[in-house]
Amino acid sequence: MKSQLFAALIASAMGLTSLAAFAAPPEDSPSVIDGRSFTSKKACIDAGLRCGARHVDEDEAADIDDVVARHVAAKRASARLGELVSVAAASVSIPVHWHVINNGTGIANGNIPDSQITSQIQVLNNAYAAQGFSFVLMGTDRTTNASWYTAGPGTTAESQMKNALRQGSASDLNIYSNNMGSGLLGWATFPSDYARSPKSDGVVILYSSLPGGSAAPYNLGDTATHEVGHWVGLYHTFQGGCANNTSKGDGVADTPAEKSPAYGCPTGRDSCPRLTGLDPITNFMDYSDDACMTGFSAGQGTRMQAMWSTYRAGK
Ligand SMILES: [Ca+2]
Ligand SMILES: [Ca+2]
Ligand SMILES: [Zn+2]
Repeated sequence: MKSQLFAALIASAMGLTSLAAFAAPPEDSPSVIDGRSFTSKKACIDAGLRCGARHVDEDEAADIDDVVARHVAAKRASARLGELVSVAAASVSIPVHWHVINNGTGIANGNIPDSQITSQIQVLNNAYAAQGFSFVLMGTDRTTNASWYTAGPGTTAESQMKNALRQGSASDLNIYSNNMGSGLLGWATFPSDYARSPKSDGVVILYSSLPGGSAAPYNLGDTATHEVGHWVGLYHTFQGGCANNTSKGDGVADTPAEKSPAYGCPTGRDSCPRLTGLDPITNFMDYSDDACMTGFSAGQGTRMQAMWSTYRAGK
């Protein structure tokens, strides 16, 4: 099991260079998301819509991969059989602490019902089951605070909110739901961020992105799936664009490179026609509509487990 994992990590650093047929991407179309109108999908992209997770540049990504590879190699060299299995195919149960930030009573003020949170946890469990992760809701707190309600990434309000509410350690998932604005659906911190800023660790999502919320076509709960993907160490599938080297992209060999985010559900899109494979538009780490997103790749599962073992397990 362990040598397979190591081989996968090596393979993920090597990249893909084959040719593939060209297919033009589908045309853009107008859309209205959470009350904001955009003339095209490109306008959404230009507005920074969907995910506010910070960009990890190539150098930092390489440093992180080195740390993870050393961790995995050290375990490989010294571990007993049971530990080898635990790295390659861990079954991880993640405690979830949910923080509802609202601007008063009622769903329209972000005061989402417990039933929506329960549905969201089920969406996460369905999405991550094949990767060996499950989620258990430990508790929900509710805070009425106009400033935190509209807190965006990198703001003082975000710091205040997280410093006041965050619970647990590196292996606890804190989810904050609010109404962040700026066309964002959410953002997340990465596992490697925890050590220098433990209170910031967690995921913030737009309250109306939960299952049954009003942010169609992003209201089936896959904003949380996507942001938790960052929280367990995944990058966007379009990281690095058409870079002809997986180590400069998302660090995962079995997600074909794509030039830019996919919006809607552009079946057959091939934005990097010289690189093998159609764009991974159904991957949770793209920007497609929730209904279009169906899964993670095996390579992403391997990466999540390696990241978890390195940065979160027992910490
Ligand atoms: Ca890839
Ligand atoms: Ca391609
Ligand atoms: Zn993202």
